[in-house]
Amino acid sequence: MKKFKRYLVTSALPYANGPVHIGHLAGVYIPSDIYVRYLRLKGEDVISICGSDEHGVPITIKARQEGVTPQDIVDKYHGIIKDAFRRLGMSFDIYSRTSSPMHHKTASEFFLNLYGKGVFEEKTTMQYYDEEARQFLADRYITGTCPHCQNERAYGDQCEKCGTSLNATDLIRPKSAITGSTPVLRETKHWFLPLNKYEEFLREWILEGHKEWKANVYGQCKSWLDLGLQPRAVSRDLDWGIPVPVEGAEGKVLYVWFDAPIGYISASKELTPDWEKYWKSEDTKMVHFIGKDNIVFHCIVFPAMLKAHGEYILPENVPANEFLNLEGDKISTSRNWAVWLHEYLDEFPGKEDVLRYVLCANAPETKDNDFTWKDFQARNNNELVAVLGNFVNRALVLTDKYYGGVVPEAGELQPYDREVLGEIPKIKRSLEENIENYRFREALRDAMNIARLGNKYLADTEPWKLAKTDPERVRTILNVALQITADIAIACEPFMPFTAEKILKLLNTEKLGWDKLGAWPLIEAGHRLGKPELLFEKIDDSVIDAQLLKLENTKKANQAKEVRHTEPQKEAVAFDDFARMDIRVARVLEAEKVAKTKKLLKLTVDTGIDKRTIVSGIAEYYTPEEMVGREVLVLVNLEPRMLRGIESQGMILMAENAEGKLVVVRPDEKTNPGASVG
Ligand code: B3M
Ligand code: ZN
Repeated sequence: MKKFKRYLVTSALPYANGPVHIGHLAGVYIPSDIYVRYLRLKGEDVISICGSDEHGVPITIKARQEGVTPQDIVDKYHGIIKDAFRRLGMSFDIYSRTSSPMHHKTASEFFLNLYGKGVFEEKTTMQYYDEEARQFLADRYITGTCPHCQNERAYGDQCEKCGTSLNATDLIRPKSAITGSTPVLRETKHWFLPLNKYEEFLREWILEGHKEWKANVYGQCKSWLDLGLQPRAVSRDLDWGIPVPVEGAEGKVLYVWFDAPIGYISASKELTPDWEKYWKSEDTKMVHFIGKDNIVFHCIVFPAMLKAHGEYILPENVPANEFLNLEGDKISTSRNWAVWLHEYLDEFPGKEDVLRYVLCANAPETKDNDFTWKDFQARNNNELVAVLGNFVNRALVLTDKYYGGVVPEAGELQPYDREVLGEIPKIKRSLEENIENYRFREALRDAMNIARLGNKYLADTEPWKLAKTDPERVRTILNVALQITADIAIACEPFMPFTAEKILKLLNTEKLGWDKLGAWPLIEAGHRLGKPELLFEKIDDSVIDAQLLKLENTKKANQAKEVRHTEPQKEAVAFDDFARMDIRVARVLEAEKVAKTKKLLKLTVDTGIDKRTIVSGIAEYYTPEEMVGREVLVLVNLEPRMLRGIESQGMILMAENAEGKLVVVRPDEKTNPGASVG
């Protein structure tokens, strides 16, 4: 095992276009904070780096939507995020931001260093340009029809309906999201990082050198590498970001994923003049905490950049987590399907550690996981209150009752006492091994096992029954229980710093280092304790119901949210042309699926004038049973068409509902078949 002298720990820079939610916390920030707090308790030399990621297209889109500047957006969210992190007890040594002058300078210099070495390839490509707005359009700024599923609201980088990733030039009828005009293709020059040239190095470094990485991380790297790496553009045509610092690059900025990871370096520089010691010494252990969607940037792109630069160390590990869902659904900022940290902190004052505990106990370390409010309540009531809080409280209250809050003499320990105390060093070793291998859920279980051990010890020894008959024994038992309480204060500090501090206050003791865990004695006889107080309180059903109702309301609001239909108006038609269309009310008499098709229903309808057959593409939205008896509108004089061997004599009128599904159009009141529409 390599021996490291210091640690450089980074946490993914939150993107400053929205607040932080529980998914971010469980995936990145809680694990990273546990890790650095543990290292500090051990007395290691560690710096913990984070900050807001403030460039890129989504921020410009958000600014445009809200009618403010991108700077306004990042100022707002940087403030909200930074404050919420502080309130949750995140112990970054610095929380910076990528709009800072130091970062602009550092990222420009980094680019120039690689530029000077001739690392980049310059390429001219064709990109969509909005002539009205006089700017090139980022992929997200172009919408159009998806060539695969015909969704008319696909983006230039992806169709969100069928999930296909697209190039802007794949879109049918592309449209600028800024002006609505049709963009034209224009030449533009960009700088590319030739990742293909780093493939060999990356294969060797990751696939051979870092087999110990988490399976999800290693697996993702391997599939990227097996697919083969392509050059990646590190510049964009955009007016928000760090200008590309070379001549002929007017109107171009560094790609946000080029500058963001350099933010770790910039923030370190802001933190300490000694920053090079952390970034440029082989005996520094660098660890990146990130979510799984950032793996490629931290394991492939950034290391290639660092390697190309040549002066920097590479990450020793990148313990990325999977995703946390909320009540069974994917967390989504745009659908407001999230528990927002700043709202939680407002609504659950004093319960910072409850959230930290639940998110760690349930962290998506190896697979996606679900956060539910019922589980939150259960873990609080059955674990924090019933196990941890209960033990500490009993130890303190009994000491208060029998000895006026003064630590009694231990006297002679019995074998059972020694056995119980002997468990703690074992738990300590397990805890260390788990944290050092990024298994934070297991580590938390270890910490809680000390409280379980304490509860069992009190239940087995029953000091309250011995007060009269064997006061000597009671002294020993309570002394042991108080030592265990102090052990808990140490062991739970990385996970629940507020609770650790409260326990120390109850014990009226200064903070104890990690090496004291399992040592004897931690508190001397004769020491006066603080006043007993409860560490946790039960959470009532009503509190949980209120949160569930809030989510229920979000769901309703989302369903009601209107889909915007903005397809341009069709060409004008003369009234006579319209009058030639014979649209009638009809009633569906029979309906059946057309064999071997997914979409078609064969309907028999009463049009007032006759009974006829119509084949309609609505089988994905209506079952045959749902159609029978319905009133519909039919274009009866549409020329008959053969569909799957069936003659269709007319067309049923449909509209798209808020979720993009087809629904039949029908009269507002009861009408009879044959009534004409127009
Ligand atoms: N801003 C996280 C995200 O929004 C991203 C992390 C950057 S870390 C250098 O996906
Ligand atoms: Zn599609």
